Amino acid sequence: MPRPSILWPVRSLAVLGIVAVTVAVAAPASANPLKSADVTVTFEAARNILPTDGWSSVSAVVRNAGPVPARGARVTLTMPAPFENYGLSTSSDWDCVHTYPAVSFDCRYLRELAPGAKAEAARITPQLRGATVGQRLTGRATASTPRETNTGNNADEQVFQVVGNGLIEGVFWHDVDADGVREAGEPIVDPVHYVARSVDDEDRYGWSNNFGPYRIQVPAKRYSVEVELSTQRWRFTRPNVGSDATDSDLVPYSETTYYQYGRFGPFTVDVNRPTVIDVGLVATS
Ligand SMILES: [Ca+2]
Ligand SMILES: [Ca+2]
Ligand SMILES: [Ca+2]
Repeated sequence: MPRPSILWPVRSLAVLGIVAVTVAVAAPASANPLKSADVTVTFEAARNILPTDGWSSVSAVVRNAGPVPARGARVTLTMPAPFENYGLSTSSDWDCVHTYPAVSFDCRYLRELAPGAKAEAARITPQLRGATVGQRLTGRATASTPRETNTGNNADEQVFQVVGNGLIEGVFWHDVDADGVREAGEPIVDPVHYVARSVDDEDRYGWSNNFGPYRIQVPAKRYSVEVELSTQRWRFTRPNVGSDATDSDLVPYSETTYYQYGRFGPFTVDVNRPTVIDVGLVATS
């Protein structure tokens, strides 16, 4: 009986010793990539090609690519002069400070970011003041979280190009004889739903109703023009017949029960020369 009472403490110490060695050798849980949060960041911009007085909504979105929740995530965003900004919108999930008119924000996430989840820190709308054509301006975003092993994906940037303005213009005309050619006596009609959609970013210009010839000023970049026709009244005439000066430039590409859709482009707007897009319509009633 006395023996076990003497041996027990010795064996217990031995067990404790092994445990202690094991803990000392193993890396801390937070340094193990398999057990760490891994935040990444995306700089999001509605537009990235701007005229000299242009503006864009921008934001920074953090995502957790790791297998465990990220705590204390921090997100920053900066835009260089001559961008200026005065306001910031965010949610109660974030604690943000921002500077103005120089553009920056620094936000801390007040909740845990679950594995696979993402969150937008804040949204601002910086505007250019006194920019010059040809400038390239880089906005930067970062994300971080304490005790993270993979920091190689914690930054993102967005280049903004400053460009001049150009023109898109033309007419919608009634192709009375439906031959695809605009001839004397074929009248201009009111354009219908029209959108010039940028190929380079989310910029778009257009209208639902307009009168006579049209002319729109747009930043010089690539666009695709789309027109929606109510087939109760009009259909597109045959496109690209004969000379470009007298033809119809929109090619039909889709149709539903009540609408027909036509497209021109993509094309690049030139600051020195208007892009002319004419649309011939054949009456259906
Ligand atoms: Ca990371
Ligand atoms: Ca004609
Ligand atoms: Ca033409």
